[in-house]
Amino acid sequence: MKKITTLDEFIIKSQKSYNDATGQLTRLLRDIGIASKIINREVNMAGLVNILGVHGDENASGDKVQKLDIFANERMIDCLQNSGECAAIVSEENKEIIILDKVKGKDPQYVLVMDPLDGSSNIDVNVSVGTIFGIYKRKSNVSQDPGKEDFLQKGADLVASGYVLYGTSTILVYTTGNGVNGFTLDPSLGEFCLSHPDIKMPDRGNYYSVNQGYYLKFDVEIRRFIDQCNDDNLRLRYIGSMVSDLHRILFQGGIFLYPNTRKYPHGKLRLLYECNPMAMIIEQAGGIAITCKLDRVLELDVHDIHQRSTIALGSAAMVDDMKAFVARYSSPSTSF
Ligand code: P6P
Repeated sequence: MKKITTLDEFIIKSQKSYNDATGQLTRLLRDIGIASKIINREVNMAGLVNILGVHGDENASGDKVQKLDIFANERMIDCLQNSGECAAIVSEENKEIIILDKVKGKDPQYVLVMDPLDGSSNIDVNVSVGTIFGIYKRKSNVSQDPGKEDFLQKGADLVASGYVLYGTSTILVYTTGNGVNGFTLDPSLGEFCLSHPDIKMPDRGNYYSVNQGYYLKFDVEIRRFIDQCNDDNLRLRYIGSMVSDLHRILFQGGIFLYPNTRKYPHGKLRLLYECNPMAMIIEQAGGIAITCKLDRVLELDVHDIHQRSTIALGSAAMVDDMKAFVARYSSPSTSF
């Protein structure tokens, strides 16, 4: 029987390769794994427990909040509060920074950005959803309260990022900047077990992922690129959950785009807790992540914790193709 490597074992083993590791990041990643198991249990029972349906409020993005959104948000915050390894959190569900209480004997060096349940509009129709997270080293001194300076950091400064996909199986994929590894939850053990070591994405794929319903609202260069995808007989796969759409592309190759539209002139997706963490994963797996203005996502200046960005990411050769279309068809006056 093949040796089972649990997420905890893998994280601890990986820590040994960092000389100055204090164990804080290890414990923080482990706590995220614990919170994900709790969220997974509720997501899997959503149809049985009175937890479906819209909560009625709106979140920081102005999206209607589903009850499971709140549950996922609260579980993640509770887990990280109890551990004392995280100083503060920015969540899609909260307009302001969540400053966690200090735990006796702990001097938290890290802060977390998260979309606790991405794609939550899919919940009521039993389509997969996910959690996205990113971890920064705090800039503020441990004697100070954490603040915006700890979060207004470029994606390139992320210490770790990852996602949990609550799909046909539950898989946690993360990177600390040295490659990407995937862990599948074994319900019989209650453990995330290493199932996809050292993930490297294909240079090309047969899929493109974009909300084709907005085609007429995209700028001409994006429409021309989508036309080319159609001419190349690529298959459109888009389920309205960034984690699910990108998980397919990570393993089978392809390109995901969320361009600017009239409704979202700067793009819809959030830079801090959707674009940057997923861009780090894609780059670490050998792909490319840029904006529709061709800037590297991870190099974007962050000036607001709920800032939006356009994004095109996935297989390197396909993103290069898209770059050529933008260079060829975009009018100099086009504003993004
Ligand atoms: P649209 C989900 O709400 C989300 O933030 C991403 O997970 C997803 O890719 C996108 O928005 C879907 O947006 O406008 O196509 O429904």
